[in-house]
Amino acid sequence: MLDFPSTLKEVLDTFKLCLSENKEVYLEHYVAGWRGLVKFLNCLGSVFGFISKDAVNKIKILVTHMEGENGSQYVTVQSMVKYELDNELVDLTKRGIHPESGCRTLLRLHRALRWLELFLERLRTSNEDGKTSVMCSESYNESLAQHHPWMVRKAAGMAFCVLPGRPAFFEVMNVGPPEQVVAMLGEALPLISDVYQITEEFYAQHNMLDLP
Ligand code: 1PZ
Repeated sequence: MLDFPSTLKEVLDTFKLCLSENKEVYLEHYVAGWRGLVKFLNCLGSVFGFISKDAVNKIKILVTHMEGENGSQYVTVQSMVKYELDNELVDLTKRGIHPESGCRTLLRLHRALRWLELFLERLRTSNEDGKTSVMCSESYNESLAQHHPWMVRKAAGMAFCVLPGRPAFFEVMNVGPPEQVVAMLGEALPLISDVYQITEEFYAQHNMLDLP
């Protein structure tokens, strides 16, 4: 696992390992990537606690499936989806007896990955006086917010306001001078985008983009 001192580069590199040769998404690395992101989020302060708690909770649910007696079915996103669908382990239209299915749990993180992609792209192309809080809330409104009720959107909006400015944010990323951060993001983003697109298409094929 990632230990301190870790840099955001190491975290984003984990997403590189997610794709298998035939474009399946390995859950082990996906989860490891999210663990790293949560650690990073925790460095930004306790205001983000309610966000990281939810992410940790979702990671735990997935790990429980991966380490459970049917763990061999939870190797990739694709194998997980097939297994849970074939065995009717997913609530498809309304919440019911499977509130912790791997499919609905991963979908939440998957939607958050889109937020991450949009946010990091804004960060990459921003200039010195760019406002992280604005980049963050714009990315949020274009992605995750559409799936969140008013209360969560409100709380998220308040947390964004106390995000550190661009220079301090770059420091916490612990990657090096700004040019290096920008270069690193340029390398990492296409991979995150691939993982997102492949998962998105697979979920779409199985009509699972709106799991309750
Ligand atoms: C750098 C600043 C970080 C901003 C993070 C932006 C995302 C804001 C998300 C606010 C989520 C608030 C708490 C939980 C909400 C849950 O209701 C939803 C739906 O799950 P359900 O209720 O259906 O079980 N959870 C999510 O949408 C998953 C959110 C995970 C967010 C992880 C962000 C990690 C950020 C890493 C930063 C580098």
